[in-house]
Amino acid sequence: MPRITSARVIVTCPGRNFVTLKIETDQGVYGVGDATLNGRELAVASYLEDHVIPCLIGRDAHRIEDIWQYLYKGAYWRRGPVTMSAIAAVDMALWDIKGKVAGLPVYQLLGGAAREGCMVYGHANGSDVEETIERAHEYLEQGYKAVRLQSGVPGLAATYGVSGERFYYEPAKGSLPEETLWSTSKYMRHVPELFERGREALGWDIHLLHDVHHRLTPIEAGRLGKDLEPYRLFWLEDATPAENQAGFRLIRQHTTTPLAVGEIFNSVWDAKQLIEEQLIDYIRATVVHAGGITHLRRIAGLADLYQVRTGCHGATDLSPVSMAAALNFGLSVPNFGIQEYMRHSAETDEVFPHAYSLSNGLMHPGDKPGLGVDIDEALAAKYAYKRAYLPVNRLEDGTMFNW
Ligand code: CS2
Ligand code: MG
Repeated sequence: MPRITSARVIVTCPGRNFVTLKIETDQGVYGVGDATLNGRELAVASYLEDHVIPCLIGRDAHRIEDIWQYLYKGAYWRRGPVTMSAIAAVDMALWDIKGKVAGLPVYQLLGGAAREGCMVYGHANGSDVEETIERAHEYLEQGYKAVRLQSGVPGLAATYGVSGERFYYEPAKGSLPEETLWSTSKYMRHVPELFERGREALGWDIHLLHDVHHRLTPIEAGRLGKDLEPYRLFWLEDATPAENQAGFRLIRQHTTTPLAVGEIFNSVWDAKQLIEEQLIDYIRATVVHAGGITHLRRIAGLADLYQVRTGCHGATDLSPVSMAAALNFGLSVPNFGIQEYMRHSAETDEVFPHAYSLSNGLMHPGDKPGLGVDIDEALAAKYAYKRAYLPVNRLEDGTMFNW
């Protein structure tokens, strides 16, 4: 069996920061894992370098579950995005090694393909409704079956999900957080118009999604969900902050618009009540922030009992290593719903050569042994880390709010 001989953390910034763990073994086989936590990258790098890596040396790389439990229970302090992103990186790297040693893509080790490909959704955004619809048409022409619509809100200088660039959205900028202002009433008035126009222009054969990004109270979310019912959204995402899982009961009492939540979750405990009470329809937790493939399978397994489907997070701040792992997971899991796909820049794709591909709105991880992704360390070294923060958001009276 392959024994772990060394491991190192590679921090690189090809346009945005990524943290990658590389684990090497005495059989010359190595594995890679994503450990990127947007805006707090170096915290995870240190957690790995200063606390995790020393405990890995000499271990049997095939003992993925044992190492997962060792890192989860052995730290004493459980859960949290930093800890679970570090554990996730180890987990992804060990699955990569196992696949390479077996000569199989990881999805074959997870039970094989349960579908031809993973349906993904693109991100149409614009400064106003018409520009957003124009972007959405471009995704339709590329064969996407699902598109998220996010547009500027009249009266607000900035809002979540709208960037100046056509196909990219990178919210983490600047060496200190940018401050934006928010008005729920302006937003609530605007969104139904975006989807009325969306259906008029794009028709009914395309799935339409929207991300509220944690900015409503439960009753406001109920109102928005009801206002959007005529437009049959695929999902309304992060409608309200989800620390209080029971809060979603209020939303469910008012609307049948499907709900998605969980990109900031880092363990099954964050979602247990939401799933068991069927308060959501899609769980967004993903490989890099929720403990890797091993734990994500547990979350998906619980969700499957309650007809909740997966809808993994897949923004630009999750590296191609995460995308490769998520696609191996998504291809094999029975209750797959959809995979988010915010394409990476050409620079990033060069640093992380990968086997996954997109065709006609479906993505496939490819059939290379392991996860089917690598990191070009020489190229990665050319892009030094650059501190960057996600924005912070205030109400128009200055009150700190949710970004
Ligand atoms: C968003 C993300 O992709 C999404 O649904 O919520 O863009 C999120 O804002 C970023 O991943 C935060 O780093
Ligand atoms: Mg989101």
